Amino acid sequence: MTGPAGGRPLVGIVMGSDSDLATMDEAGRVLQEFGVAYEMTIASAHRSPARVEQYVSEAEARGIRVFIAGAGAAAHLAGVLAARTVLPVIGVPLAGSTLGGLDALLSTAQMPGGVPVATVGIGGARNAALLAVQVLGTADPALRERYRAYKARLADEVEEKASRLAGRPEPGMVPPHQGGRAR
Ligand code: RP5
Repeated sequence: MTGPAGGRPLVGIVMGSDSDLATMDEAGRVLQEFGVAYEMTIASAHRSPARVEQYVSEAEARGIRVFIAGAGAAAHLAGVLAARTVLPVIGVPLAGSTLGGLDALLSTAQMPGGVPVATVGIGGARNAALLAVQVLGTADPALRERYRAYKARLADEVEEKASRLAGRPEPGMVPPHQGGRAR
């Protein structure tokens, strides 16, 4: 378990296996960019249900305010966390199985009424972290402003891309000759 951004972890990132780590690390990187402290652990709804139970039962008292749960295949981790906590749970369906993550997407998103899991796209660890930042930002004006600045940067990047495209010669067109005859 780690809390690289310093301070008391506010986000608990849980994943079903170490084979999920490469994808879920992206969530940690985003939280770090926003200066949000997090912890990360492995617990499997199917292989180690007691560990999941213990983790979720202690997390709120430690200061965790939102969970991000990533799992693949018949992914029940986010749902099991949601069943055991009043904190918001963001589910990340992961593509590890022969079904490419569609199984995990449906298992994570199709929760019964009364027990929501906010599900991002397959492999969407980055969006999960951004959503966690937004959730925490509702009670943290400084974090909300950092998120606002992030959105502005996104828009700036699109402007830059559009400018580059506008300045590009059209495909197949020869650049116009400067001053008369071709050399
Ligand atoms: C899920 O099964 C895990 O979240 C992982 O995505 C998938 C495969 O796990 P490993 O067999 O690689 O440990 O529970």
